[in-house]
Amino acid sequence: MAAEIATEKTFVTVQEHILTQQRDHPTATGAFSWLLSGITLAARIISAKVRRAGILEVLGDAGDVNVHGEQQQKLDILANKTIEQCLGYRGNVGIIASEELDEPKVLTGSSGKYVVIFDPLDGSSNIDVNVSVGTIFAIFERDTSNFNGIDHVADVLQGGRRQVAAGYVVYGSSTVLTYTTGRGVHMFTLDPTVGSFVLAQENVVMPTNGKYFSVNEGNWNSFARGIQEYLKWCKTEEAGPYSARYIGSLVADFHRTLLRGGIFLYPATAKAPQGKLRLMYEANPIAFLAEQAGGIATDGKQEILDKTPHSLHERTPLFVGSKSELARLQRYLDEWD
Ligand code: FBP
Repeated sequence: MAAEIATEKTFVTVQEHILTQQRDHPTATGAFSWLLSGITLAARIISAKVRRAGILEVLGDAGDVNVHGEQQQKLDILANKTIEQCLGYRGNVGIIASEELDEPKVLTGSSGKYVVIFDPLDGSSNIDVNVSVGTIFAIFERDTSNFNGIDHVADVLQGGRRQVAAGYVVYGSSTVLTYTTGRGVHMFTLDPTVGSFVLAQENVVMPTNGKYFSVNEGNWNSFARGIQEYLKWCKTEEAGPYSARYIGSLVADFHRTLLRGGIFLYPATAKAPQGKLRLMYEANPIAFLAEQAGGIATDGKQEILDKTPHSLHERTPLFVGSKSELARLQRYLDEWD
């Protein structure tokens, strides 16, 4: 007897998921899902390049320096261009801002209701050594009613709580897209056999107490005393001890924290007295996702999402993870600093 052929579709693509999410969204027009399809298209293109990086002329630095004084990697520039192009075709993206662009860029005049801020390729130091890297994005709406063609800084420098969506893509053993529109955190894996991001996990919840700490201990000597005392505790029998995990790509270290819990720390250091990570396109989107998954993100003094941004490329200390872990860290910071 012939084998039973499965007829019903057993997978949900990210486009379908967004359309379903948007369907019962009071003001949904499909514009948002059209925008997000630009990001997923860019992610597929970048993923294909990253996967073949060793055999394509895309490794190494491009010879230019970005606004942070960092050597731009060829893949940084390629990823930035790819996202810019894919969003440019959408027509509803008014302004983009990127780690690789000194200033925000107006794509469409008053018609573009969205602002997209992104880190095109996070984890640059890992690109050439085949360790997971990623793309991080935050989406805001802009008030086009007072569009005057010049002052788009106000459209870009919006506080983290005004994000209408945020997400990241990890280019790792598989390519995974994770996003939120403020209604839970959902994960999709790129299925190369169908060329689509397929739903892998819906409504992801960060474990409340994971026994992982993730920090670059090479900066130990310039950590604040409270951080040092907290990390010492993590290594005690009383704590477990916790396991140390540090990939050196924020997107990959956060992906693990989202799934396994624990805490990721990038404190202020002597090299980076304001912290190393950027508020607008690293900390804010990560904080929105963490909060939507039941976790929390702070700078040691306040929640990241409550910070008022002052410049596009401003830096911030970042502590993100399980609520109980952040509360424990805060007790050490309050006691020692
Ligand atoms: P970019 O690569 O996008 O500049 O991001 C900064 C970053 O690579 C993060 O992904 C990562 O968490 C951190 O810097 C690693 O810094 P360090 O090498 O100092 O530990």
